Amino acid sequence: MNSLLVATANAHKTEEIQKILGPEISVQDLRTLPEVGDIVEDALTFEGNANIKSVTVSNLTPDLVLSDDSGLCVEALAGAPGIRSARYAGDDATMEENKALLLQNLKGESDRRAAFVCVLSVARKGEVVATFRGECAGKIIDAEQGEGGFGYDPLFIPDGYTETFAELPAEVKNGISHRAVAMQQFQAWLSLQS
Ligand code: ITT
Repeated sequence: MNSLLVATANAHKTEEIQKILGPEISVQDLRTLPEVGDIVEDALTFEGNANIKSVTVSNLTPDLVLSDDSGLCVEALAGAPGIRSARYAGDDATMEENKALLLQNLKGESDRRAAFVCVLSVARKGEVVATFRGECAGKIIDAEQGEGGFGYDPLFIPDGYTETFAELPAEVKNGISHRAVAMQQFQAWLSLQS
């Protein structure tokens, strides 16, 4: 396989998946399929939403389709923002508003444990053929640090490190992240396909 369609409108995910896969596979995303439009992600789990995205897009192309549903699960908030990570402060909220709400909800909280979760779903012609889950544990800090990455990265320090995902080099994030862990499973699966 020399190209892969990822059912995402989030260019940051596309960029990370491309870096993880390396230059032999060219990663395309929904910018190449504008007719897809908005996909309603109304499942109650990462798996459910990942499957909605991969199945919807795989009905429109004969190619294998990969999707990524991901988010940040915070212990002291009973797993929130979780599947609502992109819309934590409201359906039209910006990431600045989402991060501000997260910090406000954790004010005075000493338990800062959290984990990023990524579920990848693979579909072909409207059927899910595989799913993979990756997690990356860490903690939420009190104020943003760093300019790299995206989403909640400036607030998250992975276990075993002293810098946030937004401060660490992209190669480090892409070696240990929830997305990297799930992508390693996807690559192992892909290598077994004929
Ligand atoms: P698509 O559905 O089009 O793929 P999306 O950004 O809406 O794009 P999700 O519904 O999976 O994707 O929401 C994921 C949100 O979780 C994302 O917007 C970020 O806020 C957060 N997130 C996921 N992975 C992250 C990462 O590696 N670093 C920081 N935040 C992340």
